[in-house]
This record gives sequence, structure tokens and C-alpha cells, in this order.
Amino acid sequence: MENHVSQKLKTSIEKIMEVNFGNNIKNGNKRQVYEAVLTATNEILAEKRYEYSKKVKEQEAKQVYYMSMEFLVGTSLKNNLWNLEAEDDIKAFLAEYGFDIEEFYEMEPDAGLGNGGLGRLASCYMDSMTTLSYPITGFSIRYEFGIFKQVIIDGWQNEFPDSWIDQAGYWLNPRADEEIEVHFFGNIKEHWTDKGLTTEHTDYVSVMAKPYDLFISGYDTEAVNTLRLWSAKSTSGFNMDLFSKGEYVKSTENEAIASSISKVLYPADDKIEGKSLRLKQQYFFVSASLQQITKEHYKKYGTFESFPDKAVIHINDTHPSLCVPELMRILMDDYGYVWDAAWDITANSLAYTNHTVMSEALEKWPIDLVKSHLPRIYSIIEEINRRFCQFIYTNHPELSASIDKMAIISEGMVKMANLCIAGSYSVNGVSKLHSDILKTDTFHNFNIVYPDKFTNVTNGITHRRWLCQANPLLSQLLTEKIGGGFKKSLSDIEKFNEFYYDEAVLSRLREIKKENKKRLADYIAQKNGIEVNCDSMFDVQVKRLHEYKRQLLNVLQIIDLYRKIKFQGFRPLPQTYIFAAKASAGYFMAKEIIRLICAVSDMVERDPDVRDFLKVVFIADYKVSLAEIIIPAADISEQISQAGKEASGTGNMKLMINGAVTLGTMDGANVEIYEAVGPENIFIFGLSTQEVNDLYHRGYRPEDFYNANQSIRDVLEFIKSGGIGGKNFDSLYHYLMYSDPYMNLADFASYCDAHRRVEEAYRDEARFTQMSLKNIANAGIFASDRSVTDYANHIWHVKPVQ
Ligand code: Z15
Repeated sequence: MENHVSQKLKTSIEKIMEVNFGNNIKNGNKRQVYEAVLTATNEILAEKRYEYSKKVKEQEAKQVYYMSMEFLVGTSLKNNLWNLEAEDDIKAFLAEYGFDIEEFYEMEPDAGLGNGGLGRLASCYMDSMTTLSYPITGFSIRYEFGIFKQVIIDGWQNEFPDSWIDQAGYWLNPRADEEIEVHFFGNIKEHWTDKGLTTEHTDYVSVMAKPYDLFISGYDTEAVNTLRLWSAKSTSGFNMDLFSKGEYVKSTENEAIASSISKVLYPADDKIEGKSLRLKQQYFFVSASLQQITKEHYKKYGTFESFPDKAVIHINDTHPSLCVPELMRILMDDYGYVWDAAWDITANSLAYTNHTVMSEALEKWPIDLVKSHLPRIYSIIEEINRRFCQFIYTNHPELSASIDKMAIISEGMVKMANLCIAGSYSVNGVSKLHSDILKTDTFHNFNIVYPDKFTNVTNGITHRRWLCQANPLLSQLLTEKIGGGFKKSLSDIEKFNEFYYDEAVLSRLREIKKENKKRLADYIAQKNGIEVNCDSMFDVQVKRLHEYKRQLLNVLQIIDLYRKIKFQGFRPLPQTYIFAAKASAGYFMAKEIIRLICAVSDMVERDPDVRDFLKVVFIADYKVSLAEIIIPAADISEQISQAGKEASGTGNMKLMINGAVTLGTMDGANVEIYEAVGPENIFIFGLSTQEVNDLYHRGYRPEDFYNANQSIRDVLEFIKSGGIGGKNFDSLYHYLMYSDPYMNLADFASYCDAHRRVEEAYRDEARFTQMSLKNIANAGIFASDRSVTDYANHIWHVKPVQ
């Protein structure tokens, strides 16, 4: 039975072909029909959005405003059609005219408005909130260029601009009627009025923020939410005087400076970039968003007393931390509230998620930078800091010695995490382990002062994209065996455990994995020119390239394996190692690791003694749409970060739900995967967080592990001697021997041993498929539907709007 939405879509596609192109589908070219399909789908969502937002308004429902510098949206066409339950109909409809919907899917570029886990999490949460009919608005920047395109030349990563809007701009709905002005630089003047001492911001530079709304669909719901992306432009267009004088370049300078704010996403994941433009980006989207939110609230309620009951502003990592002083500024300067009243409203409306404990990722800004760019904001931060320190001295004299660490301003810097903790009513980590580390270690003192603020919400993923859409064969099998209810409530997937001994189901699982491996093998053949054996075990490590994630440890094991095959007659199970990762552009060590992976790949490929047992593939340009091809094909999921460093991980969950078995350390959400599947369905190795800390405090010396282990010596000397294709990797050799900050060498032996256990398990086909089934069937708790329900009930206190 054809649904109502499909019918509407078809009519609309036909109409758009006529109106936009004076054509019809039959005679249309691919580009025209592509545009018509996207435009029609967007229109359906716009209509649904209108109906839903009316209900939200009528019910005066409390709303979530999710502030994030990143939303890693990926592609939208397939997701939207699938959510609208119109995919099959539209596919058939297009096929009637000789168009293959898969080709349209491939034409759509990823909206790569994020780096990695943090940005993708934000997008998963938008999907789940919408599916569960909660009102949420995401706020971010309409970057003209998303995360760079990665091209590998001779093993070295090169970056190219990712211009996505031409081909995917159909989803962006401009709202010129809601432009907002944001102020930078200038001076502040204080003067007395009948309201007391007031502060005026003068001589500022204005930038206009123009919103573009991207509609977020949900599955089996009336709800459609919006992701509002702000674009920067100058207030004045260009300078007509200069233009008339023939100074063409100069005449457009102001516009160029203003629009640079929304030009490009910073490509550093988990590492701070203390640049002026980055600070401007942060304030730009925070200020525009909060001005809009407060304006709407005031129009409706005429007061901000009710603000914390009607709105919660979520700060995704510290990047939007200026929400704290900006909300204070708006309440005081624009609406006349006095400090205490403004603080009461602010500190009861903001909630903060921390995503890392790595010191280089904990944001801090030089005082001078904040002061010059945002003088009014800086003066407010100073006052927040003064009162905060006063509070600590008065109420926690025992912490006086720690005041430098806890202060919002100290050592010439503004400490953004401290600002967020002081200014939010809730602070959460993203896995049980990570949230514990926040309380006992990173923010130990804050936990003494505000014990009730700290909570945990373990991350989750939307299984609709990562299972149903990415792995339709597995989704089909699940539907046959346990019914389709899991699409809306993933806890149903637990029923799949019943098929643990069902030979037919186990063999179906193997067939499905094989098909997915073939799909990936085709991609690899086409892009890398490498033939991989689909009967070999696919071992996958896909994520950003970072030292702490230890792709290097993975390569060391591979080199060890290579040497044992080549020189010691070892005959392992045939295995294919698949890597994909972007390194941030200026991160030398990360790029060296990519170069090493590529060199090992070449070396193995050229060696007839080895290549039938071992393949190594580095797939370039990892992104959401590529992840959707790689992840369903994985047998083994490598999650090998140094314990205590990966806040959660979410790739681990995507791989698990697609039947990959985790090979990992007790880090982040791996700990909870371990609890969910049991020790016999996961491969755990390496030092625990506690052991890492102990070793660190005793003094870690990588040479000790070198001296104690023959394999480590062989591998390191092999690298040093030019064994890897005659290439020079001295920098990596020295890094490992004399620094090794993430203790690769300490975990090497245990990691190699884990690999042998993996091989042994994989050789027992029946047993391995059972492990795989257990992983699928116990992935229910990692649904982002569960995560957002936790947020809604325990942090945001919001209810669905039906
Ligand atoms: C990022 O992707 C993450 C943390 C950060 O502080 C930044 Cl700046 C970017 C990741 C964590 O590394 C990862 O463990 C976690 O799963 C993800 O955020 C989502 O919480």
C-alpha cells in the first residue's frame, strides 16, 4: 500500500520538473531529477515542520536548544525518505523513468559540518529527539566549507576544500526575515542611571547573522525539528565610495572579513586552536542563537522568570561556553535585570556536556584576546569569576589552595570548562568511566562544591542510520525474526538472543556479512586498486587519527605479524586490516602514522610471501557516508585507545550493532560494551585506567618494554632500518623509544596476544558468528533514543509533544 507522503512527493517532483526546468521526469536529466527529488522532500518536511511547531507553541512546551559548533549531518536524502517511509515507493517511481535512486544518493555530498564523534553525536541526538517527538532546535554555523577532503599522495595526507552547498543546499532554508546583529570589539562605558550602574558597549563592529534552517526528520512521528545554521555577512554590503574610486578589492574588504566567520570548519578534533577567528565563530553563533531564543521567549511570556521552565540551553563541549556570559549580558543589558536575578535565570537554564579529559583539548583563551574581541563579555566573565572565587573562599576554605585551578580566570587565561561548570545546573560526561573520571580526577574539586551537578549520560547512536539504512540486509533479517518494532525501540533487539543456537540464522548472518564485505571490497578495488579477499577476516579501525587512539599500536602489531609470516614461517588466518582516518591539518605525528600505514600497506601488497595472509588498506577521506559502507563489513572492531583517554567512543557502538566483535581496552564506552556482551563475546587487553595512572606516576620508560620484549625490538629496529619499503620513519622510532606518551609499548604484548585469541575464535566459524550475534542483540542500550531519553528525563526535564 502506497502511503500518502509518497503520493505527495511524486506529485511534487513532477511539479518541480515543470516549474524549475520546463521539463518532465521522462525527459529530465539526472541533475534535474536529483534537484526535484531533494526539493520535494524538503517541502514535505517544511509542511510537517509547520504543523508540528504550531503544536509546540500551543502547548507552551519546554524546548531544548542544542548549541554545538559541529553537527556532522552526513547525507540526508536516504535518511529523510527512509524516515518518511517513502523510500521504496520513490525508488520504484524513479525506476519507472529509468533513474536509479542509488545514483542520486551518491550525488549528494555529505554535510560535513563536524570533525568526528562530537559532531556526529549531535546529529544522532537530533534524529532521536525528533523520532521521540521532543522539541529541540540545534544551533550551529553554516560553514561554507565543511571538514576537508582528504587525498593521500605518496602516503602523505593532503587537504582540499569541501564545498558542499552547491550540491546539498536544497536542504538549507534561508530565513532572511530573522537576521540578527552580533557585536565585536569596541569599548565599554559604565554610567549611573535610574536602574543603577549600567554598562554600554560602544564603537563595536557589527556582523549580520543570517539563519538557514535544515529540517530534521524523525521516524514514525509527526515531529520535524530544525537545525538552525547561521551565516555571517557584513551589515553594509560593500563600500560604494571605495568602489567608485576604483578600489574594487578594498571596497569589498569588510564583507570579506565578516563572511570569513562562517567560511570554514576548524579541522582540529580534540585539540584547541587558540585563534581569533575561532573565538569569533564561537561568539557569533552563541550570540545570534541566544538573542533569537530570548526574543521569542520575551514576546510570548513578557518575562524571564519562566525562562528555566520553558527553555534549556545545552552546551556541547566548551565551544559554546560563551552562552554563560552572553545570556547574562542579554538579561542585564537588553532586558534590565540586575546581576542576581540574571544569574539565577542563567545558571538554571544551562546544561553542559564534557567530551574530553585531555588537557590539550580543555579550552582556554588568553585574557587579552577575549578582552579585545568581546569587551562586554569579558567584563561579565570577570565578575562571574570574582563572585565564584569569593564563594569558594567563604564556603569552602579547605579549597583555598586549589583556587588557581578552579578559577575561571587564572594564569592569564579564561578557563572555559570552569566557566561552564560554574554557570550550568548540570554537568555530564559521556560514558560511565568518563563521568567517574570527571568526578574523581579532572573536576574533583568542583564535585566537592557541587556534588549534585555531576551526572553521566552514556552516548548512543541512531540505529536507523547505522543499522537500518547502512545494513539493510541485517535489518531485514531482524525484521523477519523479531518484527520491525526495533526500529522505533531498539530494546526489542534483545529478542534476537533467542537465535543463538539457530543454525539457519547464524548462516544468514554469515551470508549478510559476506555481502557487506563484497560491497566494501568493490569500493576498495575501485579506490585503492587493491583486491581484498572477502573470506579473510576484516579488522577495522576507523576514527579520527589521534595519538591517544593508538592507530600506531595497530600498525606495530601488523608489522610484527608481517615479520612472523615472512621470517618465521607463521601461517595466520588470512586477515585484512582496514584503516580510515583524517588527521587534523597541522598534526605532524598523526600524518606520519598515516604515512606508516600506507607504507606497510604497499610493503605487504608487494610481497608474494605474505600477501595471501595479510592485507592492509588505508581508505582515504573517511566521512559519514563512507562509514556507512565500511562499518557493516567489519568482523573486528578495533577500540584500542589508552585507558582513560577516550571519553566514550561511538564508532565502537556502530560496529557492535553491525555484528563486529570488539577488540579493545577498558576505556570509554568499551567498558559498557563489555558489561552488555559478557567477557566471552569481547576481546579485552591492556592496562586499566588505574594501571596507566600508576605506571605514569612511577615513571613510564618505553625503553624498559623495548629491552624486555624481543618482538618490540624486532619491530622497532625493522622500522628504523628502512624495512618498511626503504622509507624513513625515524621520527616515529624516536617517538616510541623516548616518549611514547600513550604507552603503546606497554600494551604491545597484551595486544598481540589478544590478536592471537581473535584469530583462534574466528577460525571457529560457528562460535564466532555466535559472538557476533551476541553483539547485535545486546546493542540496545547504545541507541541514541536511550541517551536522549536520559537527557530528557534527568537533565532537560522536557516531554514529547504529540
Ligand atoms: C570530539 O569528537 C570528542 C571530544 C572532544 O572534546 C572534541 Cl573537541 C571532539 C569526542 C570524544 O573524543 C569521543 O570519545 C566521544 O565519543 C565523542 O566526542 C562524543 O562524546
